[in-house]
Amino acid sequence: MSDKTSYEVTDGIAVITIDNPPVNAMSAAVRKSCWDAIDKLAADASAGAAVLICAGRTFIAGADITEFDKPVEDPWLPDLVEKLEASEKLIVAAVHGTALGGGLETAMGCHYRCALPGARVGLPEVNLGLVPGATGTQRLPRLAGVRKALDIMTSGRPIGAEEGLEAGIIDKLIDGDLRAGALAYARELLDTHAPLKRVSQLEVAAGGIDDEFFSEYLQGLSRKARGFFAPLQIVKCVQAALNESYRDALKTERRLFDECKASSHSQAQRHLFFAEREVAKIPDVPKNTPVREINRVAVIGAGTMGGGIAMNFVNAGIPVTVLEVDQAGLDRGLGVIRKNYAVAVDKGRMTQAQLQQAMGMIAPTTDYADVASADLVVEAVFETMQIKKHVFTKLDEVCKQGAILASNTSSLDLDEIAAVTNRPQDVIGLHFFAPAKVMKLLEIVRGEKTAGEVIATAMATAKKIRKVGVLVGVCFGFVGNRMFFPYIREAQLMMLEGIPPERVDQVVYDWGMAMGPHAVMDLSGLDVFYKLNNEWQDRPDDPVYCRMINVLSEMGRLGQKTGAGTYRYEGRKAVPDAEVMEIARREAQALGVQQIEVSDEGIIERLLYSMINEGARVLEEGIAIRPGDIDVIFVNGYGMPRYRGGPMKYADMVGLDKVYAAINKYRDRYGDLWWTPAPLLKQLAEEGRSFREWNENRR
Ligand code: T1G
Repeated sequence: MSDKTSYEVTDGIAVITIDNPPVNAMSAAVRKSCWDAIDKLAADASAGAAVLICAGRTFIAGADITEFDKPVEDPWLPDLVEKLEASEKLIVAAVHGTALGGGLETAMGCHYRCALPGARVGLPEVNLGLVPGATGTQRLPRLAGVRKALDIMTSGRPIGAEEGLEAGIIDKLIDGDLRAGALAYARELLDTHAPLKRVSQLEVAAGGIDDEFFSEYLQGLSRKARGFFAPLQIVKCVQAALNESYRDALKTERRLFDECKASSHSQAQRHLFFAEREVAKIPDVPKNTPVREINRVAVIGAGTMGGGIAMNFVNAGIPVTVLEVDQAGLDRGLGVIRKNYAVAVDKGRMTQAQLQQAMGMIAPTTDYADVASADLVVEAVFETMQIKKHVFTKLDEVCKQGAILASNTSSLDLDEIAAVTNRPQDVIGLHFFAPAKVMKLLEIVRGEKTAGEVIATAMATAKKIRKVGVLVGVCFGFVGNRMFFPYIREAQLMMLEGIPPERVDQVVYDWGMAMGPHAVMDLSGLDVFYKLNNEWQDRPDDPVYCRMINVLSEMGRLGQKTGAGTYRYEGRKAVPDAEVMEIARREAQALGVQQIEVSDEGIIERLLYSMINEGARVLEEGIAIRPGDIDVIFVNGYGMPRYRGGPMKYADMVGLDKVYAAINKYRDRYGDLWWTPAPLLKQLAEEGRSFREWNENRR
């Protein structure tokens, strides 16, 4: 055997062990050595059956994703799965950790599957823009039924072993040592002359499954997975399982797998899979950098953000002290937190006892002395420099040495905040995104003097509270907001040019964004953008810039919270308001803004390419470490669809030469002020390179 797969016989049962750290991905070497092991089993008279098990922390976590863009080497994984099933000797898969994708498909090629109770199984290929491509779309419905198989494959979410047992995917749960338990199970199956259960020969239970079922299922997907290509192909594979022979259906699976793999969606989603792992790698903060223990957190400010931030830590099992300036503010804040938990109880996501337990982990106070022992303090007060400086001066006075002092500022200069303390090395930015208890993104802002240990601790804490932490540098708006400003700017200008906000929002929504720019502004509050625009110290002087934000804000039309902003609101329903476009026309006339027509493509170019251009500057200035980090920010914090890959991946897929040409087109029309191409973009476009190639060549 090779070093990837070992073979030994214990009491007449072969143990085939795969050992391919870190997650036993089914690389070509593993497939080859596994293939040889099955041949050895067939020829080994001393073995009457086999157990297929993995070393390390998990069963096979899938095909090796790093091989997808290379020529496929024999044996193909589907062929290996078929070979397992064709074995004349009984084979039991023994699952621990996660059997995912090709891992579960391999296990379903075996005749029986056993697992530790804590194990999880799933087919998450859809997260990579793929359908399961190693017979999973045909075997899973045969084991678990059509609906369960569709839910598992279209959601990509793994299920626990107990649920797998109930669904018929797992045959037996093993208590104690997996290897010993699996051997005993194989022995029992042999001794009782259990049949070779070949999953491909099972019937697909079709009860209640008809065309209406599939059309309803597709309707559900159009809501849950709007715009995604792969989920729809999974449904076609499962329909093939019902309507075609196993062999023909496998051909359908192979065809649709290849279509998905070649799609821009899969390229984008595979890019994000690695980008979301890459973000944890900080060039000047080594992996073994010591991390400080965070056992107690304090949150300063019990407003919407402060309350949501506190809930993140409570939900991760970390007790929180919440400080407000007065009892009324404190009571209000705690009331909102309790109400949010009560909603979760109403929805069955937590019990009343868990609500009480969560609230018991929150210590309210108006006294700064009560935050002295916190390991981490997160300031979430009003977004004005004066108030933040006051808070950090107090924290510097009371907090213990070694406490990490974090600001939730969304754009202000962290270095200026740190400068009021005697411990700038312990100051960092933790920019949560509203609603803080839901949005996965956490921009971690490193100041000029922030210590490596503090950065490492912040990154580890992000993972602990189940956030996607991305390290960014200090500038106005950091990365996300700084790149969102040009996107908003262009949406605002188009309104003055006579393009109705509902049209811009619809075009962007159809492109895949969760909401259009005008709907986002109304949700966040036009006054938030009004204040940001005024906080932006070195903003170029341009009377046209976001003019309608100023006009509507000064009219008190702040968005959803005042019942009217860019849209009028009937409840939560946004209704286009002719009065707003009348105001826009009047403002445009006064400012000399020409009324023009813009194509749908032009709307996307102006919004996305202005963002991408700013992204190139963010990379040049080192405010973001990698293009992929920017992509991770936008798919986790700004509602950009994963099948677009994020702004920088999208630019690479469009082609930087095309992006650059378009930017020059807008520069010709609107001048240098906002449309000067970023030097990096210009350079890469002229060299015919992508942001990805630039990033790889920098290593
Ligand atoms: N292939 C290659 N590398 C992988 C990998 C995979 N399938 N899964 C993880 N890695 C790397 C990852 O990049 C990281 O590398 C390290 O392992 C640790 O991962 C034919 C086509 C298993 C739940 O989608 O969900 O099978 O950064 O940090 O948090 O139908 O990894 O250390 O250099 O995520 O403990 C389907 C993907 C593939 C599962 C473990 N399978 N992996 O999480 O560790 S497609 C998946 C995961 C397929 C077949 C189809 C998670 C994990 P590095 P990690 P973790």
